[in-house]
Amino acid sequence: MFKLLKNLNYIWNKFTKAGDDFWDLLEEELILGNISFETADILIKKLKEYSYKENIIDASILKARLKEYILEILQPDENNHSLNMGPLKPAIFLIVGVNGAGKTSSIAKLANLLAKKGKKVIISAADTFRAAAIEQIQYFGEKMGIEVVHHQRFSDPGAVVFDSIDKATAKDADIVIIDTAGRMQTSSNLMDELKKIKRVIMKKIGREPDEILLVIDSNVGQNAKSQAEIFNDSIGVTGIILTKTDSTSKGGIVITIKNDLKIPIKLVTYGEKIENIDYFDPNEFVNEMIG
Ligand SMILES: Nc1nc2c(ncn2[C@@H]2O[C@H](COP(=O)(O)OP(=O)(O)O)[C@@H](O)[C@H]2O)c(=O)[nH]1
Ligand SMILES: [Mg+2]
Repeated sequence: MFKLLKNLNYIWNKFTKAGDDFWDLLEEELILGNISFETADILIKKLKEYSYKENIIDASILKARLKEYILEILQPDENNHSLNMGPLKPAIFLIVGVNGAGKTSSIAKLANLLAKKGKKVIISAADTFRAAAIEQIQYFGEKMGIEVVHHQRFSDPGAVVFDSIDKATAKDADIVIIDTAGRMQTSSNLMDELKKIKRVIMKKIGREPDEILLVIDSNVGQNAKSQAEIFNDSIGVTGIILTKTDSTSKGGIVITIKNDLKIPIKLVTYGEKIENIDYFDPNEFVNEMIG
């Protein structure tokens, strides 16, 4: 996983002691790794303060500290990294994100992961907008032996969700995973549609969806933060699925999103195969990034 994440290993090879060059390069590399300028600044200030206070310039000790600081940010708050499957059946996972982020393929992967663990999953094909979106998810469903509830193209996504929850209740399913239309995060009418879907869910089950997972392509860089902000402001986001970490991604943005928006990263995908998904492991992430 995180194969090509920006790796800062060479800094620790280059410097054994901290000095101006070390600090400059470290901050630059954090930002190049897609941690936001502000978050990188906070990390560097904290590390410098520690260095001056404790009179420590040994780069390997500072490296260990930096990893601790990042881990502190990435640790789950009250909101756990694992998925919330509450006591009430069915759990409802609403999957949102911009076009091409990897929603539909992540749903297939997640459904497969959960089904393998013995959960009964139903997929709700509520992306009724994109050409072939229903067929795409049906294809996955057939391959995995997972039921996909769908209507015709351009039908009301809220109605698909309504039927999916009915079906899940009738069949005593554990989880309903809802696919939604990709949308530009700036498009307010499409945001309204998501709000409507959320209202349908709340009316139907008498509580918030158990997870509202925002799918973020790890290659989009700093733009991911504004995506997360807009989705979070509109419908509330409980977790991130970070996709395409097998490509040339620099997933540092997840540190920024967790630090600034307090949204935990829950799942990571790392390839196009159905099994290329895993729960996010902060330790693994930090080891890959910092070295
Ligand atoms: N290499 C790689 N490709 C991915 C990954 N996740 C999704 N994709 C690809 O990204 C493209 C868009 O995915 P899709 O699920 O249709 O995105 P959606 O528009 O958000 O539903 C597809 O070609 C996927 O195969 C991943 O983890 N790694
Ligand atoms: Mg899709």
